[in-house]
Amino acid sequence: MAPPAAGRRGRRGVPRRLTNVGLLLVLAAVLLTGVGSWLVTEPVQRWLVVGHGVGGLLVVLLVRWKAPVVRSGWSRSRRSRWASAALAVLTVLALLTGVLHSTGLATAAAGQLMMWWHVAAGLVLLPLLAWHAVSHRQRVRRTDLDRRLLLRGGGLVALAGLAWVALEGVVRLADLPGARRRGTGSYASDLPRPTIWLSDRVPDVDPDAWRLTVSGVAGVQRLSLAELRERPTTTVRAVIDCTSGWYSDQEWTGWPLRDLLGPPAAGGSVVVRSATGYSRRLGPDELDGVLLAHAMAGRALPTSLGAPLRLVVPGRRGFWWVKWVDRVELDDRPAWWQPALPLQ
Ligand SMILES: Nc1nc2c(c(=O)[nH]1)N[C@H]1C(S)=C(S)[C@@H](COP(=O)(O)O)O[C@H]1N2
Ligand SMILES: [Mo]
Repeated sequence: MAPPAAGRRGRRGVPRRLTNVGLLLVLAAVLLTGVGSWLVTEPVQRWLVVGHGVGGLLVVLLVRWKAPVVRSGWSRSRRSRWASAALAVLTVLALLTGVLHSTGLATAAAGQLMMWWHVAAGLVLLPLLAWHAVSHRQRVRRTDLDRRLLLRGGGLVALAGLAWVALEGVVRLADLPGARRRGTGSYASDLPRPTIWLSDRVPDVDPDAWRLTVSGVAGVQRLSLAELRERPTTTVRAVIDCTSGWYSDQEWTGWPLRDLLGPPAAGGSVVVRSATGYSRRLGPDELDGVLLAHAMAGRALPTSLGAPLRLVVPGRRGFWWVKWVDRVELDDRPAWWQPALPLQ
């Protein structure tokens, strides 16, 4: 039997399946711009952060269309409705923590930064969203996408853009803390906050027994910290900017990775490994200003911040700044031969 030509229509005659698909697309774009902003450098980073904010406000605007869909879905009492409700609650939490963080009205809660909660809500939401989209599959018809609807969609995007400008304007006029964020959205911190990416652990560090294995152009060397200290150091000023919403502008002193290893082959990479197994890979053209640092602001690093040696990667987000480094090596495989984000 052919489906009815019109389908179920909701608010202002917009087919409900279009509301659902539209919201799904916007949420996908919001997740992609959010995580995507961690992976790129300026100036793209800044624009993804702006797009992420506009997308979040677009979700808020779409609530008016989604609400009737939710209401009728709820009363049809699917067994899965509690999972859908959890998805709704997480979406509201993600929006709320996003607004609280970006305005600065509240930048921490229950011992974690607001951005940490924002990311946590977003990541838990992801599998629920995927499940919800699959279990409530929608078929968009070609006749759905008429000119009027496309215009209305464009209008909503423009409205979300205006709302973003208005919100930023209020933050600035009222001089809320949110006005003093970096392009990444992070807030200044006098000192870096000791941060674990996912499940890594601070290792036992014995500076006397520590050896840095250098596998470079000149072969394999195992250097003690004393031997390393005989080499000339460089100091760079660089901002460490964690995806949990803080940054710290510091002077870092140590040894340029390029000097230690020699240049990687074109198409190859440098692998920087922590004693914990946490590692990152950098390409030949990504080594400018990259140091293995032993000191920050003229003082030896504390263990929590990566002593005895930590990577400094100017321009890259915090997860690149490998702590407790005990091995650096040239490798034939390219820099993209790694998970886009660390897994530990
Ligand atoms: N070995 C290791 N290095 C790591 C991490 C980690 O969990 N393990 N966390 C990273 C993250 S997410 C950040 S933001 C910075 C934090 O550096 P800090 O603890 O010195 O502030 O270290 C990075 N280096
Ligand atoms: Mo981080």
